[in-house]
Amino acid sequence: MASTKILVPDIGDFKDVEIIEVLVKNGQQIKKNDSLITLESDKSSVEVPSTHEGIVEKINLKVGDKVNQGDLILSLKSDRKQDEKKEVVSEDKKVEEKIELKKEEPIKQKEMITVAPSSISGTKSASPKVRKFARELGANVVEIPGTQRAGRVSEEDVKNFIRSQVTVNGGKIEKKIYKEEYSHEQFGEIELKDIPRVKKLSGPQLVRSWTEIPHVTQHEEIDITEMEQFRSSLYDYYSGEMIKVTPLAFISKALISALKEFPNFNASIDTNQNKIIYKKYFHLGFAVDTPHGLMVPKIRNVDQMSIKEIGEALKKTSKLCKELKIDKKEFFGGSMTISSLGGIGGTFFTPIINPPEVAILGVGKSFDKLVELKGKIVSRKILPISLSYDHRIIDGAEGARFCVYLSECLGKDFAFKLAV
Ligand code: CAO
Repeated sequence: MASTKILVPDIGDFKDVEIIEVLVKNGQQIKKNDSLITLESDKSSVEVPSTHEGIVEKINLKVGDKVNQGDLILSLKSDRKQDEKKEVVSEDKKVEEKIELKKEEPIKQKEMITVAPSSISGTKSASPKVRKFARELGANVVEIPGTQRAGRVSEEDVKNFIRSQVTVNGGKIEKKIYKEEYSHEQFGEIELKDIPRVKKLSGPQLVRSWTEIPHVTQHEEIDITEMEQFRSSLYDYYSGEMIKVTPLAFISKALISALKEFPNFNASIDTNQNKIIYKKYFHLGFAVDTPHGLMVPKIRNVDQMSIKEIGEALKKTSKLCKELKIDKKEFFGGSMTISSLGGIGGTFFTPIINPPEVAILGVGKSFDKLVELKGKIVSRKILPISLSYDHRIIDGAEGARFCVYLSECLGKDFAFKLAV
């Protein structure tokens, strides 16, 4: 057993911050990430979690004390070897560390954050009311993914987290425990790995969407023969070089046109006020496949971009995601999302709405199809799309009209419709 000192971490520009709560006692056994103290400035409050596990030997501070970075909070009796053993890193952990690196920055400078990070140097930002609420429900605020600015946890985040952890059975709340009748080891060799951080963060959001939003998915085959001929003939007027733009840029342009025609798709539900929020801007979200997991950043003001500019913005945004350099704010506030699997393959699927948006457009890989046209059998290029929408806001007829409109925008008259 060794004595480990736990110090106040980097708390940004904050100086002489007051301790408003001491959350542990001498002799208490604590785990890594258990909250130790709560600090409150006039701007915000943060809980400081433990960086180690062990038994509290001596608490060095009390409520009302003012602290700065590096001040001693407490000393712990901890088993160092045990701690070191736990530090054996898996591939996942390495990805996490990349994200953690960014968390080393002070709170005030934390505008550039990767996907919904949950803590900064292990601290967690939430108001005292939210922290109290989380504690009353038996949740550790450090473990809750915060969706607010700089990863701050809101009351809604606490509720979503609790919902993902428990189930209500005949009025009784029970922790969700899924027990398989037979363990997998009984059938052969297996390997146990951590769930990647990005997937851990997006999981509760997906569950929320799938369980709370009544999804309807409409599939459509769009004839994009003329659009594809045009796309493959694009070249730079000055250099004479071919311009490489993927179908997604054209689809984005068509979607913007459809959003202008059908404002219900560029909306969100404000459940607190029981109102519909209509967005007057056109920011599109894009599902991006990265080695760290799925990310859904948005590109702003797509309505003001040319096809070529959309293509460039797509490349730039997916690169930022892959390098974990995307600004966290870009994951929020979108009009509608496109999930394109066109570069990979497959036709129709059920895209899950990215709340608080109310619709998502799934795009499959285009294929050749023999169809009858003016009495002749001809080969046409078909784009499979799948539109999922929130049936509380959009009814079936409007969903169908939206698909028909998209078909027209990408069909033989695409040049007039999209004014490319
Ligand atoms: N039909 C046929 N070909 C298509 C196509 C379609 N619908 N969409 C793209 N392609 C082609 C492109 O033209 C490109 O061809 P070339 O290599 O000949 O230039 C190739 O497929 C690769 O395109 P891409 O996928 O790199 O580019 P994109 O603009 O279509 O998509 C991005 C960009 C970031 C959306 C994509 O890279 C990606 O991450 N897709 C996965 C999204 C995802 O995981 N969705 C599921 C979410 S739910 O779990």
